[in-house]
Amino acid sequence: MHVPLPAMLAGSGRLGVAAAVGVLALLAAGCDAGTPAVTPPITPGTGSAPREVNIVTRDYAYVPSVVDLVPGETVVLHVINGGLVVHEAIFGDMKTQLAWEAAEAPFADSPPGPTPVVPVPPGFDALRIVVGSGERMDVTWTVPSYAAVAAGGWFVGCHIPGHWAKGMVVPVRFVGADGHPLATPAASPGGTPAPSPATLATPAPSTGS
Ligand SMILES: [Cu+2]
Repeated sequence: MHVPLPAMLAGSGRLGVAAAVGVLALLAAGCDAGTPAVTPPITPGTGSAPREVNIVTRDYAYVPSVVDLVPGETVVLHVINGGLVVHEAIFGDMKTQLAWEAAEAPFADSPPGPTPVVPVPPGFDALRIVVGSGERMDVTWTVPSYAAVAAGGWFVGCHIPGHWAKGMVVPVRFVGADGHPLATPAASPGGTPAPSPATLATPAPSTGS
């Protein structure tokens, strides 16, 4: 079979032929790889070698749209606020998210300045990271092992007043040490049903920027 060499390689001597063979080998390899590349498996972080996780907050969304975590691993969270207003990242189950939503609601019209220190009732376990516009917070955190069995799953949400309503929440996808996603336990009967990720991921209206 005659395969024409690329014009830039033809006639350039031995080097050209060698390069062309290399090109053909790459093309052949590409044809053999019929399956799309898969996301590299996660190597769970440890206390001595925490895994780095980047989360960007925008007005009013998170990037990425799903946060992968391994129960029990230690991570260094880099929360970068690329928006124009203060945002936060609260990690917890839906009950915890709703507790923070209720706790912060009274501060909807607080004057500009530091975000008020807001308590939630005892019994709600969450990690809260507040980040001003253009700032970055680095937090080392060990993901609770029990988080993976929380009914309805965990989420990352922002409860600066009004932001949750604008859809500023993304689901946590718990991943096993083998890199495969773990099943999310169903929401408990009679409890608050967890919104579907599709609902949660509804993008906020464009601000026209
Ligand atoms: Cu926010």
